[in-house]
Order: sequence, then structure tokens, then C-alpha cells
Amino acid sequence: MKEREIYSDLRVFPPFAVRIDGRGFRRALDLLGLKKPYDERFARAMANSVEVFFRESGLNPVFAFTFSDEISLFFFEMAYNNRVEKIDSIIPAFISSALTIQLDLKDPVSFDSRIIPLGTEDIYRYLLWRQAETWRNHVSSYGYYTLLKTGLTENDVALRLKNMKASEIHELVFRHGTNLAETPAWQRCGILIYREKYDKPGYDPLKKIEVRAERTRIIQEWNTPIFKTGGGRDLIGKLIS
Ligand SMILES: Nc1nc2c(ncn2[C@@H]2O[C@H](COP(=O)(O)OP(=O)(O)OP(=O)(O)O)[C@@H](O)[C@H]2O)c(=O)[nH]1
Ligand SMILES: [Mg+2]
Repeated sequence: MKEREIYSDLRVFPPFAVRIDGRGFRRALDLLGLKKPYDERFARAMANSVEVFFRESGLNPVFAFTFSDEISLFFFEMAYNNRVEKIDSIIPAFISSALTIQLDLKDPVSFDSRIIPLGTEDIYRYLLWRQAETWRNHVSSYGYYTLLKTGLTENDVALRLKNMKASEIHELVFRHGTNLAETPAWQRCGILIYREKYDKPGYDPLKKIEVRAERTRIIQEWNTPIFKTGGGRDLIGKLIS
């Protein structure tokens, strides 16, 4: 029967990204009574789940980017002989479990998963694409819940939004008290998670000298820059190099 495991030899060679997306989270998060369109408790649980993945999965992502219910993880190396089946199953399973713990859920959740082979030079373009999606999602979800509050049905809201330009949605949301240019950066630009090297000063009691040990810590960047800008480009360059 082993020969029927016909996908087990499928392999992917780094660099690549793995993007996972919460399955049916619209409904799952509704049941939790989270704030709409954005709930910081949920964003924190997502970012913390990624941080736990960095610490405890034994896999070694270079960095990760998350917004809404999706996470992109970037790898320059991979265990399991680069096997697609392993990568595409273990990562969403780990994050599902981590998120369940973070949010103290009583019902199971799951994530779907896909692998995106990328040259190092493609990573920046990939991030521009996902951050553009973050922004689109931000505008349309604020528009959605603003219109819903005016008493329209979900269907009518969807229809209205489809025919509105981004600038019209901005104006609508502004008239209802929210300036979309001034919402928290994590809602507009997403959250980056990465490792940072730093020197930890210490004392060597044997040699009786001050020493510096190189350590790494995990950073959650909630003030993510716009990747299109110089600052954003520099930060990504630093993470990739
Ligand atoms: N209340 C609340 N909902 C959120 C938040 N972030 C994401 N979501 C929900 O998650 C959904 C993510 O969109 P999708 O991935 O397209 O929808 P989905 O229901 O997960 O469907 P599939 O991914 O296709 O299975 C959004 O539509 C929101 O309903 C949040 O901070 N608060
Ligand atoms: Mg989803």
C-alpha cells in the first residue's frame, strides 16, 4: 500500500512562503463575540501563535506577516526533506492548536495552507501584494460594518460596497466618525514577527571579565511600515539579508 502514497515525494526547495488562512473564521469569530471589524484580542492571539511557532515548532521561519485571519511564514530552510505534505500539514496544525490555546476556545478551528515558491528577490513583491490586500480588507471591512449599522441587510451591504470606489467608502466611514488614515497601524499595515539578534552583557566569573553574549529575541512589530516606502523596503531588506 505504501506505493499509493503518491504525493509523498513532492518537494519544494527554499526560499518559499507558506500562507495559512483561517477556515470559516467569519462564523467562528462571530460566535466568540469579537469586536468588528477589528478586535485586538484576536490580532494578539494570531501574533502570539506565530511567536509560539517561532519558539517551539522546531522549524525556523525567517519572519512572518499576519493580518486578519491569514499568516505568511517565510523559510530559507526546511526540515522533513522539504516534503510538501509535511509542510502543508504540520504548519496549519501547529497554528490551529496554538490559536485554540491563546483564545481558550471550546470548539476546534482549522487553517488551510499553501506553499508559494519564491526567489529571494520575489519576497518583497509578495509582501507588497499581501499588504495591498491588508489595506483593501481594511477599507472594505470598515465600509461593510458601517453600512450594516445603517440598517441595511447583509446582501444589500455587499451589493452597495461592490459599486463603491475606495474613496467613496473612505468618505462614508469618515461621516460615521472614523478616519481610515488614522486607524491603528496593525489594522492598515499588518503585523510582522521576526527574530532579532542582540548583545546581552554579562560577567564571566572564571575570567573575571565583562562579556557580551549574542542572543536572539522575537519581535512583534505592530507599527509595521508601509512596505512601498523607503523605511518599509529597508526593513524587509534587513529581514531577508
Ligand atoms: N470580528 C472579527 N472578525 C475578524 C477579525 N479578523 C478577521 N475576522 C473575520 O475573518 C474573516 C476572514 O476572511 P475570509 O478568510 O475571507 O473568510 P472566512 O470566513 O475565514 O472563509 P474562508 O477563509 O474562505 O474559509 C473576515 O471576514 C472576518 O469576518 C477581527 O479582528 N474581528
Ligand atoms: Mg479565512
